[in-house]
Amino acid sequence: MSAFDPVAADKFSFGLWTVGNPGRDPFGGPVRPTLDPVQLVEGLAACGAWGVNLHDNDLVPFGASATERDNIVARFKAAVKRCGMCVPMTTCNLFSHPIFKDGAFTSNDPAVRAFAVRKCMDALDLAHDLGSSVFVFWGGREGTEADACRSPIVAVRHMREALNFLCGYVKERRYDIVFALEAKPNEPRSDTYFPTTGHMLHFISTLQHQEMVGVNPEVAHETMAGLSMVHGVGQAMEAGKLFHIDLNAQKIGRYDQDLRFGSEDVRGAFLLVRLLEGSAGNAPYTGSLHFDAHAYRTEDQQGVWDFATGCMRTYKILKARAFAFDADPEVRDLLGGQGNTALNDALAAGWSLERGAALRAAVIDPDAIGAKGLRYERLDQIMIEHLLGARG
Ligand code: GCO
Ligand code: MN
Ligand code: MN
Repeated sequence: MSAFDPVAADKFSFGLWTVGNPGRDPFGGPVRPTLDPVQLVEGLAACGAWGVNLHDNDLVPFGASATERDNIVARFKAAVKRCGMCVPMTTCNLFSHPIFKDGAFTSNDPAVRAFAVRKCMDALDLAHDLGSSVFVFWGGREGTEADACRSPIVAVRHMREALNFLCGYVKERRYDIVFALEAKPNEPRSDTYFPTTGHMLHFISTLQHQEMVGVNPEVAHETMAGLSMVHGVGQAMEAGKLFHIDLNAQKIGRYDQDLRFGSEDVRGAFLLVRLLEGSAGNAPYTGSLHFDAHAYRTEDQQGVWDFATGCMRTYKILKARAFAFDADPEVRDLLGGQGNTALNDALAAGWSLERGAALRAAVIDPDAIGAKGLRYERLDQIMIEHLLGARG
């Protein structure tokens, strides 16, 4: 067994829709057979994954009867147990059915909004049944092409109403479930409401039960918006709101590619893993590490398992590289010495008359500070050399 082989403690998870993706795209149909959820669980277990996540309709077809649902869920639960896996996250498909063509929670039509909320109530029952502790909301259709159709102010209000309603449902049922909101700037809609993790973080602060709502940032989505995933995740962690994460890879300026984790922007992936693992000294993220990605359309089923294995191996390799980087004496030396500790402590302690006076009285030489090089060229080059395996 190699040090980079996945183990349960890594908490790696995949969605049924990720390894089950048959390679369909807007220009062509499936290139791989669609596997049954039980076969997908068995395949994931063989790869060493810990968890399997799903949308309600990845498992139970839309419109299934209660008996069909119960049989499907019982068979699936048995497979998850037999394979020693778990279902850490469940979510609700609010984007495939034509009723959601103009949004679910933000639709102008109250019947659509009610249907969406009701579908989520059922999906929350399923989540509880499967033992999931996180429920993701990805508003795939919550946006528009024709902005005159709806006030963006009303869209935000309707989104809030739906989430408040569903928080109430979870509390009433006493489910041990928290919500994670996933932002995406566009696709399939021209513009999605709440396009970034930052928008979501503010929106959460306006909710009735904000303590049970966090975010689910995705590498591809932040990158599509031209933003830094590491900065978004860092802000979410600082706010105690990183409840889930969607790991994948993405080229900037493209459609949502959902590539194998670390296969693009290795540097961004390294910095993300470093942050999540806390190798630089921050408190690590302890939730599940979910890969929301899929194999190239060129692949058959073996290629899909190669893809899944690749996501997990790359994460673990980057984790080892991150710890090596942060333990490197030259890095420690370059990052050490954070300046005047008295001033640091005064700023951290906050405003008081005395501290205001102390700041005014402190001797600070702007020209000397401005003239001093920070040696970030050296620091960054060491990071690149660690990444390329030339150091440590
Ligand atoms: C996408 C999204 C989805 C969601 C999934 C879970 O761009 O299609 O990333 O894959 O993550 O629906 O909510
Ligand atoms: Mn996505
Ligand atoms: Mn996602």
